[in-house]
Amino acid sequence: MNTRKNFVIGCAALVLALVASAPSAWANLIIDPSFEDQSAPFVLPFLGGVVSPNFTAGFWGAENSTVVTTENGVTPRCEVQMLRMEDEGNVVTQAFQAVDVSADSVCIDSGNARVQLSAWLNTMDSGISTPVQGGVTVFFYSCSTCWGNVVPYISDPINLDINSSTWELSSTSGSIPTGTRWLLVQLGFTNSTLLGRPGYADCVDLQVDTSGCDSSPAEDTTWSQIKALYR
Ligand SMILES: [Ca+2]
Ligand SMILES: [Ca+2]
Ligand SMILES: [Ca+2]
Repeated sequence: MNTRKNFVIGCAALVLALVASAPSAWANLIIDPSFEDQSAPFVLPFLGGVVSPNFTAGFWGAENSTVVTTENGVTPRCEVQMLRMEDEGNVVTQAFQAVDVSADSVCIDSGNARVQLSAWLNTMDSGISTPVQGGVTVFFYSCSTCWGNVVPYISDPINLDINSSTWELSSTSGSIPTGTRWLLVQLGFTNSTLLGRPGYADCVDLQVDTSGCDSSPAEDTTWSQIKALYR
């Protein structure tokens, strides 16, 4: 009488085993994605150090941005610290992190690699009713000295609500153009929409998906294992 129950448990166990054995494509490639590595308050180094003269991976650089704890009615989305970004006087206040993806060059150059970037954004409620615009962007560069070139990018600009107790998700995904060797991750707020309010960011997640380049024998094995359960 427990045949069906055992079948369900067996399926679940197999699925878990398959997930556990999947290649490590689903790892967050951002260093310090939650802004917890430096004790607040911590002023981020300027973003120029990330991009020039060469792209340098492994740290955040930014304009007018400080790692902080709870303030202005905004509580960090992940853990206890978050990034506060304030109008830097130009068009967009930006934070950068460069990511070296040359290890995936074969898959990228086959046109089958994909990327997904997301971050949670918020702002303070200062009584101003117009929304703050912010968002994540991924720029695709072919070399570590290519800063300044016009390159393809994907982006998800969103309008934030004026409720400081809620976080809004900006998320973008797409194919990685062939020839890409570096990703430049940007968090940005449009200065003309800030009107004196800071933007906040937390929980940044960057995934590179190379499963489209996995060899077919592994997929065949997986499918035959699943079919075996229906005998
Ligand atoms: Ca955090
Ligand atoms: Ca700027
Ligand atoms: Ca909000």
